[in-house]
Amino acid sequence: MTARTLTTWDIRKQDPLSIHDWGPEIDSMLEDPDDQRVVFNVDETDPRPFDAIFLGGGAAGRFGSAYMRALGGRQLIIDRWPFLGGSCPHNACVPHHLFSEAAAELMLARTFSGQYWFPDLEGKITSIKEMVDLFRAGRIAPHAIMNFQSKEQLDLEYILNAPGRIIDSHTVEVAGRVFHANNLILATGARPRPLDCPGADLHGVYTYESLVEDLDYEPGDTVVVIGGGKTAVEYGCFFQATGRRTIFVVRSQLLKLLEDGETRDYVITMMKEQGTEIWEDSLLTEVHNDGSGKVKGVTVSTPNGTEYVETDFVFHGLGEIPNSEMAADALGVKLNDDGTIVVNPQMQTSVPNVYAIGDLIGTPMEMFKARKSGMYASRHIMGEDIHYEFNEFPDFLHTHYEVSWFGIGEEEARERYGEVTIIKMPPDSEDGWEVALPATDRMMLYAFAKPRMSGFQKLIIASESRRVVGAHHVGAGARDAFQYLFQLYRKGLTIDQLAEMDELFLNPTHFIQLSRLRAGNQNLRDL
Ligand code: FAD
Ligand code: NAP
Ligand code: KPC
Repeated sequence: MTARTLTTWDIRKQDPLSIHDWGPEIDSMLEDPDDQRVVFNVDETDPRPFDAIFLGGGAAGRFGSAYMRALGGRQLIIDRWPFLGGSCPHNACVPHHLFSEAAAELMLARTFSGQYWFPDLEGKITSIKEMVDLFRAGRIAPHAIMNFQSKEQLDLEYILNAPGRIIDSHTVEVAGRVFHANNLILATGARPRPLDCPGADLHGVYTYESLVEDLDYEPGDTVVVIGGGKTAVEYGCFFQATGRRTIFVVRSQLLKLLEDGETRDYVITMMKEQGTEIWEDSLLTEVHNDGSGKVKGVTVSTPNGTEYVETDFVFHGLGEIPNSEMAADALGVKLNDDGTIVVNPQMQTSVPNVYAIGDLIGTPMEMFKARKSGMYASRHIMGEDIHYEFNEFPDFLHTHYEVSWFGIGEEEARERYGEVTIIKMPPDSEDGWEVALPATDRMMLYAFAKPRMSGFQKLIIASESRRVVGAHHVGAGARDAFQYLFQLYRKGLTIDQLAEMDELFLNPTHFIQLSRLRAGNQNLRDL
């Protein structure tokens, strides 16, 4: 292996780079092995010490940095990639949203294939590789924006395209130079848990990371997906929507995170009606080699015996492993059993002056927590008395639909509160899901032509206090409302307050207009 020859590209010594200028530079550093520049953006004329070094410039490190800067502090980000923003735009959330949008569009197009203005998709498979290539070509755009925004608009200091090495709790080495700070903030994220079975390293076995880096062929007509969490389901539904036979192999149950039984039932039933096969209590035991290093099939152990599936494409989403090893070795920070770093509500680790944020500190591994934990670490370092706990939050995932929720499910609400009032669509009726409700944004064609596909929604109210204790929505376009509705719920939102709100009909959550139909009753009744 040839040694890496590093050159320093001091971007403070040239004219500011526009978003447009950044694109090809990042592309070259990512794609050309001979381009070994270290992006150097440090104000060496500033005599102030750094208040913190952020090791990792993903969502957590970047937002923590922006907040520290806003509070008048001085920060330095070190990231091994040539761009800021981390895994979200590079291989995680952003491709997931592209693929999930494709899944929703394809479900619509397949449902109405050959009708209205839709082309005939009968028997047609659409390309997975084309979507992956589209993403790869486009991901440079958010990367360029992040580098531009961070320097020109947020005044952040950063060193990119070189890994940092922790020396002690105040010191990091990068590209042969040593930087000191009053505090060290660990923000190195997480990586996919590998598949552990014979054949797991064959060409044709992918994670969300390797899919966008390495896919170099068009997968055949059968896909096997391992896992039952958000990653597996989001990618699996996209693969299925392209027209391929898609089998989920799940060691326990699919989508256990959906706690409201009826919502989960609707979500899974709709996945099945699209054609996904769900093999629960099942384990992939071997991936088979076609003799040239490529996948030709898998063996799955199921409750009904062993099955062989012919396929050239296996995708797994088995959760995340935190990148905590260096911090544990170099600093001895205390870890949880799963390798995540233990922090208190001030984001402090067990080592003085060392903080940890983002995916590194465990679930939920979501953008809101990455960004907020970064922000809270900075606030604490800058002298604020803060406390951040993330035990309750709004949540979402994609199947072919968008699923949003907060609070508890009906089962738990009945246990906790005794009497509960349920407001839901479709209503309990003889027709069940065949009723053309909820009729909401981007569900109208289904409502008129395939009513059972028009979504599902449920509001759960503790009858005595009249407070909302859970909200669940399957459809499209409601996620936005949920992030704001959640704040009202935390403040004790009641059905009567919901009834006072002003809906922008046709509102995707529907909850306001439905609450108004019942709020007038002293004794609440289901709807
Ligand atoms: P990262 O963004 O991973 O940043 C870590 C950074 O550390 C990286 O830039 C890396 O280069 C750097 N680094 C690591 N080691 C070193 C080192 N030694 N030296 C220098 N730099 C180093 N969340 C949502 O809210 N919405 C979604 O839709 C969503 N979709 C997702 C889809 C998928 C498939 C996955 C896997 C996750 C998704 N998430 C989503 C979760 C979200 O991506 C993460 O929670 C978030 O990106 C974590 O940010 P972070 O800053 O903690 O880590
Ligand atoms: P996850 O939620 O941890 O789910 C992992 C799945 O893999 C579970 O079904 C688990 O089964 C199974 N599994 C784990 N190890 C296995 C093994 N050795 N063999 C077989 N099955 C195994 O992981 P994820 O879906 O990858 O998500 C990771 C994190 O990223 C989560 O915090 C998630 O919230 C976040 N994320 C967010 C989004 C989003 O849209 N917001 C998207 C993707 C990921 P059991 O249930 O039996 O344990
Ligand atoms: C463009 C976009 O918002 C997706 S990538 C976000 C990375 S960061 O702003 O650092 O959280």
